[in-house]
Amino acid sequence: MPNVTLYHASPSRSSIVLWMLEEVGQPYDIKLVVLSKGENLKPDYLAINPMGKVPALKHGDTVITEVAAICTYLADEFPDKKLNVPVGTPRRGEYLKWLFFGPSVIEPAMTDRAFPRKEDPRAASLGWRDFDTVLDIVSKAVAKGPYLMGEQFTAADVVIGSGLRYGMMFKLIPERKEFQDYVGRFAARPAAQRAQAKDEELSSAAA
Ligand SMILES: N[C@@H](CCC(=O)N[C@@H](CS)C(=O)NCC(=O)O)C(=O)O
Repeated sequence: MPNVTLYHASPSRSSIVLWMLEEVGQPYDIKLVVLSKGENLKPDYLAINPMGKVPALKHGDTVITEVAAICTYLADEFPDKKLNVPVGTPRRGEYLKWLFFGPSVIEPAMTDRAFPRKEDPRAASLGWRDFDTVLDIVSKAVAKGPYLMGEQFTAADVVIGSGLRYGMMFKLIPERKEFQDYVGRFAARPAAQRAQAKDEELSSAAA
């Protein structure tokens, strides 16, 4: 029995980890958490993630939550597929920067744009810049290609690529050509295709 379990709602942010697990290629189990039935807020699941959010990943006795943390963990824990930039490599700094940039800069800037506040907070008090500035930074980073770290596809692409893909799908992020080209490259990856097929099967079974 695999000692990796993904707590997953299909489709949701946990689909990003589903893709990452397919890239890693280790056996894993899926435990479905049905958000519409409030299963994420039941004591059993809150014992795993007190935030009541998916994804959560269990590896042996270790529980990890937060998409970017899980992807970073998996890439380091299963290095065979070279989805990380290992400790001791100078470019690990840049790699980690992108892993953190997704949830701590792109997501909040996108939320600011989607749900404007009545009063703009002082820019210097926020940990991110305005939406357009953030998107310009990401545009520049992905325009070079093929991946954020150049020729090497990494966990950072799973996190940032998924964020851009979902953002464009839900019209929260403009369909800039460089974003479409970058995200388009992932569609050809067998792991991404397997994850998508699994997700479609899971969500139609749950419907
Ligand atoms: N910061 C978390 C966010 C996870 C998250 O927001 N998950 C959503 C699904 S996309 C969720 O569990 N929503 C259920 C709820 O809030 O009740 C991460 O990156 O893992």
